Amino acid sequence: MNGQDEKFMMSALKLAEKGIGSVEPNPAVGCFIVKAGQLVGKGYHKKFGGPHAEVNAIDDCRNLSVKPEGATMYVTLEPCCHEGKTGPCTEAIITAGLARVVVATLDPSPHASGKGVERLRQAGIDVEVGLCEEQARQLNAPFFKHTTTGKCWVVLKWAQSLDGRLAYAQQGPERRWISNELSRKDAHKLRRRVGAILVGINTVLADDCMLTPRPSKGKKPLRIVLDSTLKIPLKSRLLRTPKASPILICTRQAALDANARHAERIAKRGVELLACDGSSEACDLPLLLDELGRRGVQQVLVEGGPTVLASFLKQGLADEVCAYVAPKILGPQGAVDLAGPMASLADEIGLASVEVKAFAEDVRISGCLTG
Ligand code: AOF
Ligand code: ZN
Repeated sequence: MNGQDEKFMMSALKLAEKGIGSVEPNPAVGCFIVKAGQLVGKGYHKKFGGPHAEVNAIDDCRNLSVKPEGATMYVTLEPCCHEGKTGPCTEAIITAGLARVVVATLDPSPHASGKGVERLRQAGIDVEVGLCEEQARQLNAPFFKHTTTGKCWVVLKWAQSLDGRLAYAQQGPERRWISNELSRKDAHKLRRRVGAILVGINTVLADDCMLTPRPSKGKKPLRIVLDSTLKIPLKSRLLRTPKASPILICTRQAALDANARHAERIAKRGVELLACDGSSEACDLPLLLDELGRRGVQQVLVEGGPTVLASFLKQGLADEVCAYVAPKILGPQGAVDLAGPMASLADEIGLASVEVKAFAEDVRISGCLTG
């Protein structure tokens, strides 16, 4: 491998990022095809259920009327060799006559994990694995976590003012947004990335939130409310829109017993109730996360409020943080912050792989928890 190889693989990784928000729970994958040092085709996995990166890159060569025969392919994930929603990429690569395939990382899925590479080698293709592996695994960290451990990836998201307030004191429909429109649009992209969106009951009572991605672009993440005493009103927008996207109310057995009629009415609307009892008064989060992982939820987005966000942080259950900071100081107009519920934190929590992005005058700070 040489510097050229690395340059092309890094470009393929950059291209793969374009699929984030549309491909989940599939991984985001990018692919470059290079012949005699020249880029002759590129492609990425654009949408869940759609053609894979390799097939799009091979098609791109045809558009440029260059034959990919004898060329080198740089692909950020091991090519699949199974018949899924699309045909096996290995066969498309063999038919196209590529001479060399450079793979950033193996696909940990049981249907893959080395089988794709083996198939290509069998067909006489020179295959190298492991170039920019770290970056490739980081790009699809939620996919790798869920595939290898069965556990779902937890993203915490919030918007705050410069003085650290997460909400306005004022309640009801007049309640204002802390972050700007561009930030909120970006947050909806985050909602489209995940298989579930979770909030605490206080957020439902304060905001009457819908928890749907808008526009949905066909995504219907599971909407989860942590409601240990089963307080959610039947007239909440969530319970009035059970068809918009499935709903799971996470509660405790004692609450189900004490509010049997309310629980029955909720269930009649097609909403699922799940008892997640732990040792405390609250719902047991590790239990819930295990259950979500088993159900195939690869990523869950936790949107608040502060007590819920703090619970995930204090219990060491968060994998990623995405915070939008708006340039305003709310003072007494601000209602809640993370400081109170985080008061019992022993050590500071640092972020790794930090990214900072501006949305007009708002700033998004995101990163992964070092654990
Ligand atoms: C690739 N290239 O671009 C992607 C791959 O149902 P399917 O046919 O879309 O297959 C999905 C699986 O294929 C997914 O779970 C992962 O193992 C692999 N993803 N493979 O060769 C790609 N996105
Ligand atoms: Zn494939």
